[in-house]
Amino acid sequence: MITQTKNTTQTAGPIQYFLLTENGIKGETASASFKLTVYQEGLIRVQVSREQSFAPNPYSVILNPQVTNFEFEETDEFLYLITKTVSVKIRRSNFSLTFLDKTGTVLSEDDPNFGISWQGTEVSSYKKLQQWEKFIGLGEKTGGLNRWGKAYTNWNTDHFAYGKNSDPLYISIPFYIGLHHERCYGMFFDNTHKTVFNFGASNNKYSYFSAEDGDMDYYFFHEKNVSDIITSYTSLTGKMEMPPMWALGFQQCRYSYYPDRDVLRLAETFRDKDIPADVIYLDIHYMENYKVFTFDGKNFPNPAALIKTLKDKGFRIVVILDPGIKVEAGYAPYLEGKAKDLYLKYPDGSDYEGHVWPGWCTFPDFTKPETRKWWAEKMAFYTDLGVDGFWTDMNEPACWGQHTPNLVEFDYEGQKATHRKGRNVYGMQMARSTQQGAKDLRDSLRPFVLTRSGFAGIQRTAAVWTGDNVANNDHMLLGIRLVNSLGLSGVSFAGYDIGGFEGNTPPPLYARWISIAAFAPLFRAHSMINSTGSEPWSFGEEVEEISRNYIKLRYKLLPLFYSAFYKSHLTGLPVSKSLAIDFPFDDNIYEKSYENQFLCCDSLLIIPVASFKEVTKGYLPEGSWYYFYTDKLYTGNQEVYVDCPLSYLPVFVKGGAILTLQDSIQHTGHLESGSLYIHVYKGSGITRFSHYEDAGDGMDFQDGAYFKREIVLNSDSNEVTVATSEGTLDSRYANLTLYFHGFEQNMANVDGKNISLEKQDVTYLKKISDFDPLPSDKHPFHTCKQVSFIHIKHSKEPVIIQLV
Ligand code: MIG
Repeated sequence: MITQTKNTTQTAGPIQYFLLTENGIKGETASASFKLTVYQEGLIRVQVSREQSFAPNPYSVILNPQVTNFEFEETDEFLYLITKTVSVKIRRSNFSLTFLDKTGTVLSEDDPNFGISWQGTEVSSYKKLQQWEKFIGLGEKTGGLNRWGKAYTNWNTDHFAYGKNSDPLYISIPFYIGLHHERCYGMFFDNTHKTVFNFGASNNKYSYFSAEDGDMDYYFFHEKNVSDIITSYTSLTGKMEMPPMWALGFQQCRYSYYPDRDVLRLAETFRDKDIPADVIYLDIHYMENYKVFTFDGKNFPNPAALIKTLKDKGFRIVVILDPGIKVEAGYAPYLEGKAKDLYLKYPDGSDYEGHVWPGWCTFPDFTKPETRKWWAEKMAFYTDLGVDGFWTDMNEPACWGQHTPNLVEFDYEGQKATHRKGRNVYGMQMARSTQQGAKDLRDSLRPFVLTRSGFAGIQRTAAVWTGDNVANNDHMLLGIRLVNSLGLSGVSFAGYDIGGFEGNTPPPLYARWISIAAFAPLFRAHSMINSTGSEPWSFGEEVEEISRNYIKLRYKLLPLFYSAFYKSHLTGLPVSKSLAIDFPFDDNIYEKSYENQFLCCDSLLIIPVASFKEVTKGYLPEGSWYYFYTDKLYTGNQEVYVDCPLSYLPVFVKGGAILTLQDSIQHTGHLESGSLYIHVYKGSGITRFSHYEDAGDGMDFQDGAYFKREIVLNSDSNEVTVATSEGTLDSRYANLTLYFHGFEQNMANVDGKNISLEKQDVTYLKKISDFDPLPSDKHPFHTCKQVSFIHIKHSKEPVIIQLV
């Protein structure tokens, strides 16, 4: 094999020989080895390397090739690998690939001349831009929903107060979805070096992806729709574990709350003010001189007692963990790691040191199994005190100067790699080790780890927040796109700092931000040292009322969220869904004015708006849509103008939706009345919802300890079926009430008996009377008037309710 290192372009060249393997085909070209592996009918891996062997990638992929039938054909010009859903056409004269669907339509096509090429060690795959092609995903990336015309770099970076278009940020997920001609495909480039994705930036021919070094190693996905591609991608890279219920509640953070009495007062204020919350974070000031595995003796003399008191009030404590370990003679964790040889190193074997909060620090090499084990065990320091969750910050890894030398070496599961290859997976491995510790040390309670940095597959180990955002409207809307893009890229459990981390938050901005975030998977407020706090009462009475309203709404919606998280855990589909998932070929959804809209839990359409707007234009995609607060019905495929005073975030419910709500509670450990409210919205045809409950923590659900039932709405025959429940648990709700939105009938036939429906006004938010800026005739208090409802017996048995 000829390895050319001069600064000119080298292509793979003509195929010299090939042979069929159990799962595909492999061979050599003039300058490289290649291998195509069929993983599933719609999932093909492509590897091309100039090295003697292909480098194993130990981090992202957890799936082995599945036994799949495929056919092979050859002509003088091409080799063909054909599965039931996709054919790969391989050009012999110069190795290049075309992926076609069953109708023979091109999904993705390499440039015939440059297909896979090298410039020095940098390897690229050049794909022809398809007509009207759109690109979505790529994880935590700024910019628009459609990434066409833009290029991005994957290189995990601590970017304090990043800009609206800054790149790269903290997390790298080299996976995107391409859309054209009513078809979609996915592309995952499994290379941990610095990579670049160009979606037609600065050229009119190609989209391409490149890595500084290493193999061309990508997975091509083709399925009928975007959802199935995400499900397939998360079969390959893993799915989110079921989080504990408490992590879905409201989380309050600040850099930092101390001393201990301030933390207590914070908890008490939530309860006194009747604002639900579940989590309080301890940021870096809990530590002694920022040293991990310590508590500051002066500010936190008795952390165990503090945590116990908080727990009695229904609060969980999450502590921050920074990777940097202070180099200090008397500091036991440092000495232990040193003795066990667990730190990142220079090639001469000396420890790499960088300057972070504690001073000069070493960095545990989380790409080394022994280090992960050690760290996971050290976490007993926290779990013994009753800490429930862990927040892995600074794990890009960050250090002052932000330029870790490439000379630094990583173990990389024994392969040995320089910083060029190790950096992008460091954060993910820190999160992995932290999750392991939380699992091992907490008697099979569910771990909660929140991470800033990560790589493809991070969804298996941690929730993600979008780092140091800024207190302004653009950033608020950007955060939504970041979370939606993470959702397109396998990361379901994500959120942003409500209020903005950097800068002082104007009160209206906080109100809007928290209203939107009530529909985000991770619901967490945070702000920086020396800026306004981000507690719901820090912005005056009006904002406090709005915040309480939306936080309470979130707690009412928890049954819906919990079911959505369970679905996400099974399917990999996000809880906060970009409209590109369900409506990928509706061009309107990519418009600047609409690209921030998203579906929460599949059926709530959220139209995010800047804080200063009082009326907004929104886009309702195909279907029928009910304005959430009044039940006013709209048909889809149209733009609508909606009032959006600060107290009302525009939200629509999809016709055919089945929503589950409970009464508002103070925290997730607390269930007051035990009623489940099922709201069904007339649409068309048959729609289904899978209601899911379990203990809210622990692993027993894996052995059947859950309560799950299918609810089916037939909007044509006006019938709701609540199916027999599955699982060994009883429902936590003693009573069941069904609400019918958009139905005209007054009677229901239940088990052969005709019963009159009752009627009731349904109000999701409390009126903010004194502050409502609009005159009451223009903007009457939002209530769904006289919605018919029926109480039904709550048992495991099926019920059919036929409206007559
Ligand atoms: O150098 O721990 O993104 O959320 O509050 C800053 C202090 C370190 C950065 C995190 C932020 C956190 C802060 N941290």
